[in-house]
Amino acid sequence: MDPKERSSDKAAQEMIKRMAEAGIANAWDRLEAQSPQCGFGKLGVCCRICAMGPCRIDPFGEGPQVGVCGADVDTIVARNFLRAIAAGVSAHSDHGRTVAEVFLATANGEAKDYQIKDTIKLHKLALELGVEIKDRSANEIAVDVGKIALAEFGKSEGTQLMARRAPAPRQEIWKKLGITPRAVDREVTESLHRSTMGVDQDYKNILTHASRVALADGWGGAMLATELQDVLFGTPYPGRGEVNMGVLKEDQVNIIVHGHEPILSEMIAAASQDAEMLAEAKKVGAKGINVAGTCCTANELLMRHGIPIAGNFLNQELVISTGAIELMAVDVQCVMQGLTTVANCYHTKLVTTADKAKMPGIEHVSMEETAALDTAKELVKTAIGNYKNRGEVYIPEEKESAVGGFSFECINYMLGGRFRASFRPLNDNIINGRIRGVAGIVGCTNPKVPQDLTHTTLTRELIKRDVLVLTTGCATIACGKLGLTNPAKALELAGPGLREVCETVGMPPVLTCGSCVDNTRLLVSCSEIVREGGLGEDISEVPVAGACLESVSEKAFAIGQYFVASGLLVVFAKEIMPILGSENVSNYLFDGIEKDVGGRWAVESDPVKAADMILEHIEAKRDALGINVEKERKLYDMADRRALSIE
Ligand code: SF4
Ligand code: MSK
Repeated sequence: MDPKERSSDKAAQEMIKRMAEAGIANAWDRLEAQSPQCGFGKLGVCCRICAMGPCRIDPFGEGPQVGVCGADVDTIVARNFLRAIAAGVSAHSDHGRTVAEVFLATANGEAKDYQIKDTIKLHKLALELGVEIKDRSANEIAVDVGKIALAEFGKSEGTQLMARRAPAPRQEIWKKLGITPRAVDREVTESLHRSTMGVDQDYKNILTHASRVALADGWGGAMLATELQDVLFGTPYPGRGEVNMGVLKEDQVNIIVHGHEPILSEMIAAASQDAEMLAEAKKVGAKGINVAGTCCTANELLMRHGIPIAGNFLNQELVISTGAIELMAVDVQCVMQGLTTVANCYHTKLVTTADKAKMPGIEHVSMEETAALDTAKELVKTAIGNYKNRGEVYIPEEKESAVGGFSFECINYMLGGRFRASFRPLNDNIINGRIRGVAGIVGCTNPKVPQDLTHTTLTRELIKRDVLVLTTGCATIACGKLGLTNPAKALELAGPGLREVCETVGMPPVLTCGSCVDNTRLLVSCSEIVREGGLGEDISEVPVAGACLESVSEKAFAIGQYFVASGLLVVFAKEIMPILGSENVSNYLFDGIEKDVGGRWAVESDPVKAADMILEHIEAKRDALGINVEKERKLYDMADRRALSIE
């Protein structure tokens, strides 16, 4: 296949071609080998939950319409969807739990290489969680915060504390439906229980729990991950970085950190700057040590340290094929097993670091928080020692300047200034129509569509039409590679209203908000828009939507469902939505659910049409708010002025 049909990223195209010439397979080749993929699986109509199966429903109505146990297509599709969401929730939330454990160990003085970096955010979080801050040290406060946070994952009573951040009417909706999320573990366990053979057989009841478990992530585990990471590693503020494979350096030791948890990457970044390490690198003839990231770990590092990003999900194998990577350290999530084969074709040393994620035949170095920096130094030394083993190196030239670091706090500050940090200017400009609304563009890159193309096309279409775009995950990296997170370039593409506002407040039209867990920054921002006033009482009234047209991971379904259950429209690509085998489930998620939670799913694979869909939704919300009405210009005479009441 022509590399251009596989990726819209020029650097990726070059490396795909070179890998093909070298006879080394990557994800696109493996997809081709798998094609045609199972039609039953795509529709979500196969079930292998019990040993009477596997069963499958004939989508043409000619074969069996129920499984051996009698489960119909609605039950099977809904159960599969719930299980995918629960798996996604468990991934993000387990990430959150790991961060909470390291956070607590840091506060207790057991993890000496980490420090509480953002005490202002710590104090805010402490007050929110009811922790006393007066006359107490940061570590004392953090111990209490850490204990409360850790309990959120497994407490036996009560609901998620972070869910109190949602506007009151939203919390009422959840309460009425009985979906206010409890402990993460409980919601995940109940998801698995309900979807086992012979339990929940009412597709709507199953999907209602899908909302509850997803909310436990969005307003629980993932939100805590973001909050605690900010306190521990620093709340991100805008800084410049570079994106794409051109960030690799031919004359330096290159280390790639790949995965999700900044626990590892923060330490490798620190170790690479250590004078002793740099001296070691010089001894082997390298000019320095270059750390770059792939996937969400990359976003975390760019956001906090301006460390370059080598690529997103589909770039992970391609970066190794440059021959320039001495070491790739991986932790959890989105690490393809195919990396082993690719790394074996080059000198690259692949190392796993999370005890819960090992790879056969690959060296494992356990990342203990009590000896984090020493472990990171060992890894850096391994990379330095491997420099001499390099063979042929080919690094594509492509790289783009990017600005990352738009945390909620930063957006608040940029809009309102230091002494009156506020979303008011954003609300005002949505109300006056300069900005039509806000869209979150999130998620992965899937070899089923040309890499990056849907994210970047959708982003361009939306900013052109005066929609402010917030991005996370691999979508952010896709935008970064095309220069869309470079304010100077992106402003050129923005519509006149959005451009005027962005230039006034000094903010780009595409805001890079971080990794996948940082989608919770979007929820917090939506709540703040409501709190600021003038755009309705609930998130479902605000002209906001989310989209992920290249999703890969089950985590994307979890994010989608918590956006929907928070009141938003979420657009996914049709081919990637495994619910279409059931008309009832599809009708409910695309339509009926809106009456219950105020948000809904939609499918559209064409990014331009997806932009149309999002704009239509935004304009409908604006109409409902009454802010699309042209205000009559009125000249006040003295009598009018006297009649004005000032309260
Ligand atoms: Fe088949 Fe029912 Fe068992 Fe699923 S739960 S595998 S539909 S018998
Ligand atoms: S890394 S979940 S491929 S966005 Fe978060 Fe990228 Fe998707 Fe993994």
